[in-house]
Amino acid sequence: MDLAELEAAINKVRGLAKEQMQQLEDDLRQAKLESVGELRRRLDEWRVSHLGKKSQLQQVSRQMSDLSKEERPKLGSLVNQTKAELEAQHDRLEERLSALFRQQQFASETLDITLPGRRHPLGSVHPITRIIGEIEDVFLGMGYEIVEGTEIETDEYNFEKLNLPKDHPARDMQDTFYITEELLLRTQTSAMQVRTMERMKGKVPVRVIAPGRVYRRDEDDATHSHAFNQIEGLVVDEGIRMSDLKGTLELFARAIFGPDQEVRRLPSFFPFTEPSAEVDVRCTVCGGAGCRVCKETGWIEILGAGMVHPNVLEFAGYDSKKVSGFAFGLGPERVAMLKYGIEDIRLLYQNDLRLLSQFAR
Ligand code: FA5
Repeated sequence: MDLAELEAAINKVRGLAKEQMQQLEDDLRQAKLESVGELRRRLDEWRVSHLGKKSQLQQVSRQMSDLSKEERPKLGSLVNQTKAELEAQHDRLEERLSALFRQQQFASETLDITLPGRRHPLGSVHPITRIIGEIEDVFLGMGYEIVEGTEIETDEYNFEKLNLPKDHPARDMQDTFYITEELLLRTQTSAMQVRTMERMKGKVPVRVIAPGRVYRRDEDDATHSHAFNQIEGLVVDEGIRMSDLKGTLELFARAIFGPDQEVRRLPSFFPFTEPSAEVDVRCTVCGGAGCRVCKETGWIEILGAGMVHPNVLEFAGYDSKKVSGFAFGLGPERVAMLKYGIEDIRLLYQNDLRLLSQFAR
């Protein structure tokens, strides 16, 4: 082929490529996002057939050797110009396809921020934890410190140093889970009275509360559990009197139950206090008329208390002629029952969400 024929062949290829490119561009303009892949495949075919090794343009340029020295540069420049033109067309379309592809990705990853969020159920503070926190706050406000003991105690601290020697009949008041002859699951937080006083080494004032779990071989019923909480309180100083205990407990009852809740004090007995008392609260379940919860008495006992027995002060290293003290042990589950109107203590341990969710904020 001579130069003119080769030039004509190139122009023909150029024209065809342009035509096909035009078609691709038209299709792209109307393309849906899903057809990006298909267009990309067609563009690749276009590139292979017009710019690839076996393309007509390559075949024509291979015939350049048949031309004269003067003609070769002419054809060379036409081939190069055509190649550059086709490559530019290819790159332009490629660019547009990439943009469309990115758009497609964005569309598939778009977040609809107007959709309502998914609600994750929030837990709530357990009513026992909540009431313990409330009671602690009342006493912290009166300048008490919080101390904690262990659930496994020795017979010595749970009983003996509380004026309850081994054969004392009052031990029957608290049926005990023994681990060994000397070790037991504490039946009362009162064990912390002696431990605290020993730690203070005869110094005053002592003003602590000791919350914690205690265990008894009690038959479970509406107001009794074999595992429950107590909050012990202990104050030791010079000149502490029964009226201090009375005032403290009244303040506590008002803070927790409000001014209208009826509260009464009755004489009681504990070997580690003398005199001793108990505090009862009007049953909120029946309003005092008598029911299963208050065992028809109209009252529910929430705490035992009294003036620390001189023997206990002495066992713990204090001079009972110089200092005196009061102590109390209250049951937060009973307080929670009365305050929140819970009819059975066992409901507090069953973790039924219908009950617990009522304590969500
Ligand atoms: C005592 O445990 C004495 N340690 C309290 C005390 C401390 C008296 C300091 C004097 C000085 P009592 O066994 O009564 O006492 O228990 C005290 C409180 O714990 C009760 O008023 C009640 O609120 C709660 N309680 C007692 N037994 C149970 C039980 N089985 N289930 C739930 N709460 C109980």
